[in-house]
Formats: sequence, C-alpha cells, structure tokens
Amino acid sequence: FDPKDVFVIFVLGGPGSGKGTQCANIKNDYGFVHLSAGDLLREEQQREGSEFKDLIQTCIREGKIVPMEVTIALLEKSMQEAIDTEGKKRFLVDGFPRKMDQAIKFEEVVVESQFTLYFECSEETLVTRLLKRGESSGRIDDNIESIKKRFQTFKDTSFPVIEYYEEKGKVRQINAEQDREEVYANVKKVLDLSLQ
Ligand code: UP5
Ligand code: MG
Repeated sequence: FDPKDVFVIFVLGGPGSGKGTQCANIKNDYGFVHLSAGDLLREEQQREGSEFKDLIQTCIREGKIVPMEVTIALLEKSMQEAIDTEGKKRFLVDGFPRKMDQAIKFEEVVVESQFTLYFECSEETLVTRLLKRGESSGRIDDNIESIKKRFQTFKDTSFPVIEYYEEKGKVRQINAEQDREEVYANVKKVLDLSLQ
C-alpha cells in the first residue's frame, strides 16, 4: 500500500492503562481499524505451525518485547488485509511501538504516525486492574510476577518512545486513572481537535 493513503495513530500506555478498552470505543465512533500488537502476537502464538510459538509465549510471560521483525510483519499483514477487504485506511496501532528501534523501523518501512495517544496511569491502578482481570482473562501475563516485569519494561524501554514523540510535539496525553466514560470523553476531545 501507499503510505500516503494511510493514517496511523499509535496508542501507548502502561500495561492495563485501558488502550484496548478505549480503542474499541474509538473504532465504533470514528471508524478506525483497531490493531492490537499484543492480540496479534497472541493469535500468532496460537497459530498451528507458527515458528514463533515458544518465543512469543516466553516474551509475553516475562514481560519482554518480542523481536520487532515478528510484530511489524503481523501489523503490516493486518493493515494490508483491512485495506484489501474493507478499503479502510485509518488505523489505531495499540501497544506498539514499545521500543525506540521499533518506532524508527516502523516509520521507515511502513508509515509515519500522525500522533500518539498516551494513556497516563499510576502503577497502583494498573496492578489493581490487571489482577482483577487475571481472575478470568486466562492471560499468562495477568499475574503479579508478570505484571511487575511488564511495568518495569514499560518504564525502562517503552516510555522513552513516548518521550521521543513528546519532543516532536506528537503526543496527546490522556489521564487514564478515571473511569472508562471519563477517559473516553477526554479521548473524544483530543480526537475531535486532532482530526478536524
Ligand atoms: N479497565 C480499562 N479501563 C478502565 C478504567 N478506566 N477504569 C477501570 N478499569 C478499566 O484494560 C485492562 C483492564 O482494566 C481490563 O480489565 C479493563 O476492563 C479495565 P485494557 O483496555 O485491556 O488495557 P490495555 O492497556 O489494553 O492492557 P493490556 O493488558 O492489553 O496492556 P499491555 O500493554 O500489557 O498488553 P499487550 O497485549 O499490548 O502486550 C502484551 C505483551 O505482548 C507485552 O508485555 C509484550 O511481551 C508483548 N508485545 C510485544 O512484544 N510487542 C508489541 O509490540 C506488543 C506486545
Ligand atoms: Mg491491550
């Protein structure tokens, strides 16, 4: 596809900050395609015959970042499919890029992002939400050991990506501590301003 035709918003924030929840809202109201990098990796991990099964499972459990070649290939494939089948060209890329080299590579080989929605949330709130979800999610990383590792990786490795875009004036920060409705009201304000 031609990068000129494609519109990408990165959706970033700590584990459990509400990226997936809010992307579902945005998808409904604004007609974006929602691509969760984590969901794509979990699907690939379950796919019969995938050569990355063990690698993905270990990374997710340990809160480590899967090598970017795998994730970028999955994102590109999904974008191409959405364009081919639905003709859709506006994408929310949720939970990616999580590391500086991924940000640079994706923007070099796929497309430059328009801006980043950043969900800002305290560690305490994140842990509470994820432990609660862990009671029923079946996610191998919704336990206290994995949650701690995920948060550490977020601080050490993923936060610098947000700082990098902040310096370029490309971050729209949202307070993600509030309840879902309030967070979404703020998301809408930002989008209505940024998309006009
Ligand atoms: N919830 C949501 N909003 C709430 C609110 N305002 N008030 C109260 N509760 C709220 O929400 C999390 C939980 O909180 C849910 O139960 C929700 O109902 C509730 P969710 O919307 O799922 O938050 P999200 O930010 O999407 O949390 P998620 O757990 O998906 O975040 P992660 O970033 O940890 O997970 P992701 O799936 O993106 O990645 C998982 C792993 O995959 C990574 O750790 C990494 O190992 C790997 N990965 C890569 O290697 N590379 C990638 O590019 C992407 C992932
Ligand atoms: Mg998610």
